[in-house]
Amino acid sequence: MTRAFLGIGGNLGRRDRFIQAAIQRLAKFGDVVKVSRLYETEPWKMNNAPDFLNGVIELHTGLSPEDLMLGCLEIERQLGRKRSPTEGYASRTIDIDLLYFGNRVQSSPFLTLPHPGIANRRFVLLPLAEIAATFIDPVRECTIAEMLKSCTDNSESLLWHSPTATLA
Ligand code: PH2
Ligand code: MG
Ligand code: MG
Repeated sequence: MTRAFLGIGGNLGRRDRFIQAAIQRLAKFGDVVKVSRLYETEPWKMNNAPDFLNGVIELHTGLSPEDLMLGCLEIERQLGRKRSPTEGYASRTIDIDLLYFGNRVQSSPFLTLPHPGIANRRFVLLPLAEIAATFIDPVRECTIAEMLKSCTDNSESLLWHSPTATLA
């Protein structure tokens, strides 16, 4: 079993429900041992896009990183993610990113590990630090807490509170 960390986010529709549905489906690939709280985050390198909800989970899995990645892509498809051929980032119902796969370091067209964007993205580091502050990045050889401290991305990321149901 390998200790994997996955980033989950989306900015279309009922964002919290899509994230919950993704986590339920990811549980088929192993044991979901930790789930961060959700953060409402400013779109990063996107113009005129709705705000995201972002979170991170820890999954212990017996799958290979490639099979886990394929499984994530299939869940994205099931949950209505439309991939457009245009350049740049597009709004989406759900995005599942493989952040770390144990200490694995690899670079291939299909899958680069660790995910190359972690250090520059507060929307990843904040929830990741919540569940894995002492995990050591195998490339940078520093902890997630240290990476968060030195992160220069100042985009807003705020703890999200699920709207309370109103009484009928
Ligand atoms: N994902 C992106 C691009 N920009 N911004 C936020 N706040 N959250 C994301 O998950 C995100 C983003 C590409 O995957
Ligand atoms: Mg992403
Ligand atoms: Mg992605």
